[in-house]
Amino acid sequence: MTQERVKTTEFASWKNLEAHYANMQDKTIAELFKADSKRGSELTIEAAGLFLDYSKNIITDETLDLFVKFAEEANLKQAIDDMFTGKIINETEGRAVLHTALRNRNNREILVDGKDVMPDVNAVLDSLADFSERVRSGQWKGFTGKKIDTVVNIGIGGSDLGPVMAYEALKPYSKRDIKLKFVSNIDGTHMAEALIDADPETTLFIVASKTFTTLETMTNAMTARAWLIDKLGNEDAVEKHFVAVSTNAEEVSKFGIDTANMFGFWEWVGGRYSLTSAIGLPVMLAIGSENFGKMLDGFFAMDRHFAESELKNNMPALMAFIGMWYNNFFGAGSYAVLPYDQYMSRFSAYLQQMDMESNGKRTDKQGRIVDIQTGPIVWGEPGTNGQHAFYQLIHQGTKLIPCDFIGFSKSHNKLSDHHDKLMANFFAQTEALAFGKSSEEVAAEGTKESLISHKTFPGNRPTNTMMAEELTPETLGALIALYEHKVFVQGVLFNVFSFDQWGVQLGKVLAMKILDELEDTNAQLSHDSSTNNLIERYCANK
Ligand code: G6Q
Repeated sequence: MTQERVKTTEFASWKNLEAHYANMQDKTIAELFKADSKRGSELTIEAAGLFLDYSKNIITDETLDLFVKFAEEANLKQAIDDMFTGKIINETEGRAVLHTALRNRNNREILVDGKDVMPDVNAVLDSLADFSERVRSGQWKGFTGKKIDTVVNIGIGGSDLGPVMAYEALKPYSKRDIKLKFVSNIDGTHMAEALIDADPETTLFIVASKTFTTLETMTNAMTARAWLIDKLGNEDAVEKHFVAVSTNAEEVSKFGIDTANMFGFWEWVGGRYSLTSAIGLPVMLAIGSENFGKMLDGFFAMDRHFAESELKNNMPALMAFIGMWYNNFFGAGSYAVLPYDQYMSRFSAYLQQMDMESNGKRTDKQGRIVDIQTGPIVWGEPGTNGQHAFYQLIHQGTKLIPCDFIGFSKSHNKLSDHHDKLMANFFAQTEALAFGKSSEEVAAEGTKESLISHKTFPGNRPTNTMMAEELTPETLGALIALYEHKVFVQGVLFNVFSFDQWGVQLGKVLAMKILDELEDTNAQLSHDSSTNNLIERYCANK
């Protein structure tokens, strides 16, 4: 049962943070650096192969101490323990939240309803590994006896974004003679383009859906099934070309997939936290079970760090505190995640779902409307591309946009001096954002008077810098777990339920009603005048 809790702004620790903000709001990063010559090496932390420099923020030790006090008043440590031990923390759906069990590499017992989940977790991992190796080695054959060279993952949201992101991120580890495609959108274009050059004899479809009832995924899966049967002329082909990842064996079997070819997971795995479950199958097919295991090791290392470290030396907690500092005190509505690595091109999109679907809530755990800002907007693109697009606003605009910069010491592609040039930009940006360029400096360069203010950079734009030696399966796992736990901490501090997503329901229900209307020419429309008009326009022109 949800415990009583006063509203956040009534916490003594929150009031202390507000008073501290009043002292800090006019401080600059430059001043903070001037006051402490060791700041750049001291405000750093290392965990699970990741190094975080959080010195270029408008914070002091006191800021973090006050956040630790706030987290204590909000019972964060208890909440962390409750998640890791399988308590029903997803109260609105009556579920435990145990994605950490999926990468619990020391097999410590985790009980759900009195039963240890680890034997089942390990059994599914083994069957995924076995299947992946059979496909990768060519032992698994299509209906006409040919080996698989194309895998199409059909899934959406949590059953798509994680696998796409991790597949892209770990491409250097992937088997290049198996092509992976991901179809998520119900827009027929997505499936049509995926099938355009696919050979039905050598294509394997993974239907990835926790519920196996999602409109987009089931529509796409039926279309793929019809395509395959049409091309191969035999319904029996489905068995060799379709596998499922789901919790719903009944629906999988109704679809015509043998449940022997279904990889299961459990209701305590939330969609957006499911990459390390069987939902990661396309990633395992690409990089192999050994590398997939290394990714799980990376997740696990960060999980342990998070569960065992004091809050002041806890990387996810620190990132959560710093994020809230800007979101809740400085009024920053968004933050940007800027990976300096082309392989990380889908990382920000993945984080968008993780953060915004988890903490984009306005009702607190006691059912009241919250009294503080909750989840921020997340966005971003890989550097250096972003520099030539939206960094202008970050440097000189009127909005405060805290940024996370992510970079690696080694590149997987050592082409001449590309990597040094990339990283030179990486370091230059956080320096420029923090320290800017004063009007005196601009004037000293002989700049025309009328241009001085245009060329001045105010600086004082906060950034976190995260570095790892190389983008490996382990570092990717650690990085994802870092953000998962950061979002978790913020959810606890915002006092919202982070593991449901009721906000996606209304549109789904209305769409089903409108679908009937689009198919029935005599339908009486009873929406608002705008929606009626738009539907009529569509129907007249389709
Ligand atoms: C994620 C959400 C949502 C979900 C998709 C797909 O946390 O629950 O994005 O993953 O709606 O659902 P299915 O896997 O059931 O098709």
